Amino acid sequence: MKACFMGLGYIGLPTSIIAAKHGIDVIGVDINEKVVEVTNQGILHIIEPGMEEMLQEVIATGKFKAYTTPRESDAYFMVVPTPFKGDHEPDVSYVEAATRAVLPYLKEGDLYVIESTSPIGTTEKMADIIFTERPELKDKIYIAYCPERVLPGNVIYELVHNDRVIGGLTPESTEKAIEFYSQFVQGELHRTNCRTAEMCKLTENSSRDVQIAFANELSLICEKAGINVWELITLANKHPRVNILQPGCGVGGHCIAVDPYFITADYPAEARIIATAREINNYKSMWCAEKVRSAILEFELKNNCKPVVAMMGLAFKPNIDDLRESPSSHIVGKVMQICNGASILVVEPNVKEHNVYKLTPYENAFAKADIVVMLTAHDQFKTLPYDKNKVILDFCGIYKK
Ligand code: SAJ
Repeated sequence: MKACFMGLGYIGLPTSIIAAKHGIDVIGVDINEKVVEVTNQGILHIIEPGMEEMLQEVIATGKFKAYTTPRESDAYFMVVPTPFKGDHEPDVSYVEAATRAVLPYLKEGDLYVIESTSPIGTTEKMADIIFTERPELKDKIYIAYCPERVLPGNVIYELVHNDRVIGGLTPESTEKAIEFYSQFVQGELHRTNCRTAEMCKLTENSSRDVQIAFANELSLICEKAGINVWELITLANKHPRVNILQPGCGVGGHCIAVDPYFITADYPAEARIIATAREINNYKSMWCAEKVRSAILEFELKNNCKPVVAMMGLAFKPNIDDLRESPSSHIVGKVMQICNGASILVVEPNVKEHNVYKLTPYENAFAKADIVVMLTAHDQFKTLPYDKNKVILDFCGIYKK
């Protein structure tokens, strides 16, 4: 069987490599010529442990090849970004462009699947486009929505072992998609309709955003009340039915801080907790930057000199080198603007070089700093002692133990 994956990014590329590894003939398509070129050379343009070796293997077996345009296949997968336009309005134009690109190749019996995170109704909208342009295919092709759930950094395992939700336009479409995914997914494949599957993806990430917002809200309350929020959460979680997540300096990455807007944009009157959670998590980053500013001013008043400030972490979550949509990076940028002449040392042990900041090794920055700001809970930082002679702003629970 031949499968054509539209989009060779963080999800499309690993999925097409795994599919090829399981014996499917894969055509990987990306509009970026450079991506196609390096991918065909066996070079992974994304960050994912173990994936490059697998790419080289499927190129060598002839099961995978990348192109800039689609080729005729038996199944087509839309795995392209769904960014924002205007004020947090989801933009499905990439999904539409990818759909239009495969239109001429579709034939009776083919499977068409959207994997991109999409607002409710997108699968039906794309089906309308397909049947308007190719009316002879009405009821003759299978259309479904199947979101991914993988955690960056653990993609090889999760693509195979996670359960998946598959929602067809019709029950027959669901079955056809289940047939495809069961070739490489060992997790359970759950049947539903396409609107529920679309909402399921948005719900999963919104649920996490709301839970993190609860933890962040507690951290704001505890700061005022003089309570250690980390101890509080540990104790509350001893209750058999309570499981509070960890506060941090905001929520980043491409998914959790984005997907809830796909619900709030279409259901503004109803999605009140979801919208408030977004506000709280965004506010937490501004609050952290403001705390750093106050600490700098206090230090100056007390010591009559400018402090050295170590900003510990740029990545959006612990132990990765991904700086995209990172609240830590955002806070560092903000502190640079408002630091009032203090010397700022920027630390990110998982990255060799940064295009804007000169990076300082974490032990050096810690040793030199008067103020240490813990932004991302990297394992390396947990080896640093709690030094009472320094002002320590621990926003991510390095010293919670
Ligand atoms: N965070 C906290 N406190 C916590 C947990 C996370 O502040 O207790 C922060 C992190 O520091 C980070 C942000 O949340 O800034 C997001 O990190 P994450 O580890 O929660 O999630 P992502 O963005 O790496 O991946 C999520 C996952 N979704 C869920 O856990 C529901 C993943 O399974 C999805 O596949 C992925 O989004 C996606 O592609 O949608």
